[in-house]
Amino acid sequence: MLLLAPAMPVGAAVFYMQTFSGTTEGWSAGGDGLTVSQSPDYGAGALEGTFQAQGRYGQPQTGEFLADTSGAPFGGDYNSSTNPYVAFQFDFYAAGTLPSSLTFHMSDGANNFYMVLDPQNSVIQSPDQWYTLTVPLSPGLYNQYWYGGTANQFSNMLSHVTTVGVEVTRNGRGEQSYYIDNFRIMNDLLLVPEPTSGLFWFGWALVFGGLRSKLGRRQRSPYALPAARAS
Ligand SMILES: [Ca+2]
Repeated sequence: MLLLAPAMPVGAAVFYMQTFSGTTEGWSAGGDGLTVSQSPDYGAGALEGTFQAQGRYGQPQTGEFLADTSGAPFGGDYNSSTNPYVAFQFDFYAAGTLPSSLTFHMSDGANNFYMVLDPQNSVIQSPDQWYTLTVPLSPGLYNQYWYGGTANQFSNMLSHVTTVGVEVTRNGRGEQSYYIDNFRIMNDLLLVPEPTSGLFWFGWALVFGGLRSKLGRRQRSPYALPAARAS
């Protein structure tokens, strides 16, 4: 069903991206039974979540990849003028076994909201290949993709984000691993100062892209577009 693949908002650009090269980027495990670690596989690395094999009488387990909302720009106020975030995107890989379910989770510590990323395996249809998933954050799209409250409550939560996570439910009793890479947050190019020309914009992207990599990830200039998609 094509309607289950959210389109990237018009004018969106990568604001910040984690590539898990040699580090978990502060991510941790939540939920039940999932261990989260950095994997050297897949180029320069990815985030790996693993369920161990179960015995004869297995039970359903839902674990969570939890983003670091203190050290990366994934926590705080998404409604501020300096953080006009419009979507998350990330790449997902199921090694050998498709998950039973895959859900995006956001919270302000009290109110939890969820987006079903892969209803009935309609998006991630095959194991052992990468899929890019988009998580729209516009309250106007809330009723189409999210549950846990109302669009207004969702918008309020976006002003005080404390939890960003990807929940995965195991499929069967065997050991199974799932991978996340290039986890990125998109902002709205239309809301930052407009360049006078495309060439001007390209130049600033190169300048600030270079600066950004030297200054570290806490620099949050609205011009700080990544220079290239890293592996
Ligand atoms: Ca990577």
